[in-house]
Amino acid sequence: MFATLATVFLFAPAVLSHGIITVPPSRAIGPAITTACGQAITSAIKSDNTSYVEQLTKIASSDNKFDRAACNLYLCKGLQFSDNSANVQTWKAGDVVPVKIWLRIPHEGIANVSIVSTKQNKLVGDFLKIWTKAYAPGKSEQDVPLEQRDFSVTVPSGLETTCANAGDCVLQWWWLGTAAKQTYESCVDFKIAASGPYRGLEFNA
Ligand SMILES: [Cu+2]
Repeated sequence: MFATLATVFLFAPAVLSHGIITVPPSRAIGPAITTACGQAITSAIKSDNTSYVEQLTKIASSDNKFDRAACNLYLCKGLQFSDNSANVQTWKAGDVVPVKIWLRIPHEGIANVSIVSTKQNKLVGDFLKIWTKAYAPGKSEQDVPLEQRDFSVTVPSGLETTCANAGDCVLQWWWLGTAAKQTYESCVDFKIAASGPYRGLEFNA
Protein backbone atom coordinates (compact mmCIF):
# COMPACT_ATOMS: atom_id res chain seq x y z
CA MET A 1 0.00 0.00 0.00
CA PHE A 2 2.82 2.38 0.85
CA ALA A 3 4.55 1.49 -2.37
CA THR A 4 1.40 2.29 -4.28
CA LEU A 5 1.01 5.62 -2.54
CA ALA A 6 4.65 6.48 -3.12
CA THR A 7 4.19 5.73 -6.80
CA VAL A 8 1.14 7.94 -6.94
CA PHE A 9 3.01 10.84 -5.34
CA LEU A 10 6.05 10.32 -7.49
CA PHE A 11 4.01 10.74 -10.62
CA ALA A 12 1.55 13.26 -9.23
CA PRO A 13 3.30 16.34 -10.66
CA ALA A 14 3.01 14.88 -14.13
CA VAL A 15 -0.76 14.70 -13.98
CA LEU A 16 -1.56 18.02 -12.34
CA SER A 17 -2.45 20.08 -15.31
CA HIS A 18 -1.85 21.02 -18.71
CA GLY A 19 -2.35 21.23 -22.43
CA ILE A 20 -1.48 20.26 -25.96
CA ILE A 21 -2.63 20.91 -29.53
CA THR A 22 -4.81 18.02 -30.64
CA VAL A 23 -5.91 19.44 -34.01
CA PRO A 24 -3.95 19.52 -36.28
CA PRO A 25 -1.85 16.66 -34.92
CA SER A 26 1.09 18.04 -32.92
CA ARG A 27 4.63 16.78 -32.49
CA ALA A 28 5.02 13.54 -30.59
CA ILE A 29 7.84 11.40 -29.26
CA GLY A 30 9.95 8.97 -31.29
CA PRO A 31 13.50 7.61 -31.37
CA ALA A 32 15.10 10.96 -32.22
CA ILE A 33 13.97 12.71 -29.05
CA THR A 34 15.53 9.95 -26.97
CA THR A 35 18.83 10.45 -28.77
CA ALA A 36 18.68 14.22 -28.33
CA CYS A 37 17.05 14.57 -24.94
CA GLY A 38 17.65 11.27 -23.16
CA GLN A 39 15.32 8.51 -22.05
CA ALA A 40 14.07 10.41 -18.99
CA ILE A 41 12.54 13.16 -21.13
CA THR A 42 10.98 10.66 -23.52
CA SER A 43 9.46 8.75 -20.61
CA ALA A 44 8.13 11.92 -19.01
CA ILE A 45 6.39 13.04 -22.20
CA LYS A 46 5.13 9.53 -22.81
CA SER A 47 3.49 9.45 -19.39
CA ASP A 48 2.03 12.94 -19.85
CA ASN A 49 2.23 14.64 -23.24
CA THR A 50 0.63 17.77 -21.77
CA SER A 51 3.43 18.41 -19.29
CA TYR A 52 5.26 21.71 -18.87
CA VAL A 53 8.75 22.81 -19.77
CA GLU A 54 10.01 23.66 -16.27
CA GLN A 55 9.26 20.13 -15.13
CA LEU A 56 11.11 18.68 -18.11
CA THR A 57 14.07 20.95 -17.41
CA LYS A 58 14.23 19.57 -13.91
CA ILE A 59 14.08 16.00 -15.19
CA ALA A 60 16.78 16.71 -17.77
CA SER A 61 19.15 18.09 -15.15
CA SER A 62 19.48 14.66 -13.56
CA ASP A 63 19.94 12.71 -16.81
CA ASN A 64 23.51 12.68 -18.14
CA LYS A 65 22.16 11.56 -21.53
CA PHE A 66 20.46 14.90 -21.95
CA ASP A 67 22.26 16.69 -24.79
CA ARG A 68 21.83 20.42 -24.27
CA ALA A 69 23.03 21.24 -27.77
CA ALA A 70 20.60 18.85 -29.46
CA CYS A 71 17.61 19.22 -27.18
CA ASN A 72 16.02 22.61 -26.66
CA LEU A 73 13.18 22.04 -24.23
CA TYR A 74 11.95 25.57 -24.93
CA LEU A 75 11.35 24.68 -28.57
CA CYS A 76 8.47 22.23 -28.87
CA LYS A 77 9.53 20.67 -25.54
CA GLY A 78 12.47 19.06 -27.33
CA LEU A 79 10.20 17.06 -29.64
CA GLN A 80 12.06 16.45 -32.87
CA PHE A 81 11.05 17.00 -36.47
CA SER A 82 12.63 13.72 -37.58
CA ASP A 83 10.16 11.86 -35.37
CA ASN A 84 7.32 13.71 -37.06
CA SER A 85 8.32 13.95 -40.70
CA ALA A 86 5.37 11.78 -41.75
CA ASN A 87 3.02 14.18 -40.05
CA VAL A 88 3.40 17.47 -41.89
CA GLN A 89 0.58 19.82 -42.81
CA THR A 90 0.74 21.58 -46.17
CA TRP A 91 -0.78 25.05 -46.17
CA LYS A 92 -0.87 28.08 -48.37
CA ALA A 93 -1.29 31.74 -47.54
CA GLY A 94 -4.88 32.51 -46.61
CA ASP A 95 -5.76 29.00 -45.49
CA VAL A 96 -7.93 29.00 -42.40
CA VAL A 97 -6.66 26.29 -40.10
CA PRO A 98 -8.88 25.01 -37.28
CA VAL A 99 -6.94 24.52 -34.05
CA LYS A 100 -8.07 22.59 -31.02
CA ILE A 101 -6.30 22.68 -27.67
CA TRP A 102 -6.81 20.08 -25.00
CA LEU A 103 -6.61 22.14 -21.79
CA ARG A 104 -6.57 19.24 -19.43
CA ILE A 105 -6.32 21.39 -16.33
CA PRO A 106 -6.21 25.17 -16.61
CA HIS A 107 -3.80 27.66 -15.11
CA GLU A 108 -4.77 31.24 -15.71
CA GLY A 109 -2.22 33.19 -17.67
CA ILE A 110 -1.23 34.36 -21.10
CA ALA A 111 -0.93 32.56 -24.42
CA ASN A 112 -0.26 32.98 -28.08
CA VAL A 113 -0.11 31.13 -31.36
CA SER A 114 2.64 31.92 -33.80
CA ILE A 115 4.88 30.64 -36.54
CA VAL A 116 8.34 29.80 -35.28
CA SER A 117 11.45 29.27 -37.36
CA THR A 118 12.93 26.15 -35.82
CA LYS A 119 16.54 26.78 -36.84
CA GLN A 120 16.61 30.11 -35.05
CA ASN A 121 13.84 29.43 -32.53
CA LYS A 122 12.45 32.80 -33.56
CA LEU A 123 9.00 34.14 -34.18
CA VAL A 124 8.23 34.67 -37.88
CA GLY A 125 5.86 37.56 -38.48
CA ASP A 126 3.09 38.56 -36.12
CA PHE A 127 1.21 36.51 -33.57
CA LEU A 128 -1.68 34.69 -35.18
CA LYS A 129 -3.50 34.70 -31.86
CA ILE A 130 -2.65 36.38 -28.61
CA TRP A 131 -4.21 36.42 -25.18
CA THR A 132 -2.55 38.98 -22.93
CA LYS A 133 -4.58 38.03 -19.86
CA ALA A 134 -7.24 35.64 -18.57
CA TYR A 135 -6.19 32.68 -20.67
CA ALA A 136 -7.28 29.32 -19.28
CA PRO A 137 -9.03 30.38 -16.08
CA GLY A 138 -10.91 28.09 -13.74
CA LYS A 139 -10.53 24.59 -12.44
CA SER A 140 -11.54 22.34 -15.29
CA GLU A 141 -11.54 22.49 -19.06
CA GLN A 142 -15.22 23.47 -19.08
CA ASP A 143 -14.31 26.69 -17.24
CA VAL A 144 -12.09 27.78 -20.12
CA PRO A 145 -13.89 29.89 -22.75
CA LEU A 146 -14.37 27.83 -25.88
CA GLU A 147 -12.63 30.39 -28.11
CA GLN A 148 -9.42 29.80 -26.12
CA ARG A 149 -9.32 26.11 -26.96
CA ASP A 150 -11.23 25.83 -30.23
CA PHE A 151 -10.39 28.52 -32.76
CA SER A 152 -8.80 29.00 -36.14
CA VAL A 153 -5.79 30.82 -37.48
CA THR A 154 -5.17 32.20 -40.96
CA VAL A 155 -1.92 31.23 -42.63
CA PRO A 156 -0.10 34.49 -43.35
CA SER A 157 1.54 35.37 -46.63
CA GLY A 158 5.28 35.82 -46.90
CA LEU A 159 6.24 32.40 -45.56
CA GLU A 160 6.86 30.89 -48.99
CA THR A 161 10.63 30.90 -48.60
CA THR A 162 11.13 30.65 -44.85
CA CYS A 163 8.69 27.78 -44.46
CA ALA A 164 9.06 26.06 -47.82
CA ASN A 165 10.53 22.92 -46.32
CA ALA A 166 9.02 20.67 -43.71
CA GLY A 167 10.91 21.03 -40.46
CA ASP A 168 11.88 24.67 -40.99
CA CYS A 169 8.82 26.11 -39.30
CA VAL A 170 6.22 25.07 -36.80
CA LEU A 171 2.90 26.45 -35.76
CA GLN A 172 3.44 26.93 -32.05
CA TRP A 173 0.90 27.28 -29.27
CA TRP A 174 2.53 28.79 -26.20
CA TRP A 175 0.90 29.21 -22.81
CA LEU A 176 2.26 30.48 -19.51
CA GLY A 177 0.32 29.88 -16.33
CA THR A 178 1.44 33.09 -14.67
CA ALA A 179 0.72 32.09 -11.06
CA ALA A 180 1.72 28.46 -11.56
CA LYS A 181 4.86 29.56 -13.44
CA GLN A 182 4.43 26.73 -15.88
CA THR A 183 5.14 27.02 -19.59
CA TYR A 184 3.39 24.90 -22.17
CA GLU A 185 4.34 24.51 -25.79
CA SER A 186 2.91 22.42 -28.54
CA CYS A 187 4.01 22.41 -32.17
CA VAL A 188 2.49 21.46 -35.50
CA ASP A 189 4.86 20.76 -38.39
CA PHE A 190 3.89 22.33 -41.68
CA LYS A 191 5.24 23.58 -44.95
CA ILE A 192 3.94 26.18 -47.36
CA ALA A 193 2.81 24.73 -50.66
CA ALA A 194 4.71 25.88 -53.71
CA SER A 195 2.77 28.36 -55.82
CA GLY A 196 0.59 26.87 -58.55
CA PRO A 197 2.20 26.44 -61.97
CA TYR A 198 0.09 29.17 -63.61
CA ARG A 199 0.49 31.81 -60.97
CA GLY A 200 3.76 33.18 -62.32
CA LEU A 201 2.27 33.38 -65.80
CA GLU A 202 -0.76 35.24 -64.50
CA PHE A 203 1.40 37.81 -62.77
CA ASN A 204 3.58 38.22 -65.82
CA ALA A 205 0.71 38.53 -68.28
CU1 LIG B 1 0.19 22.58 -13.47
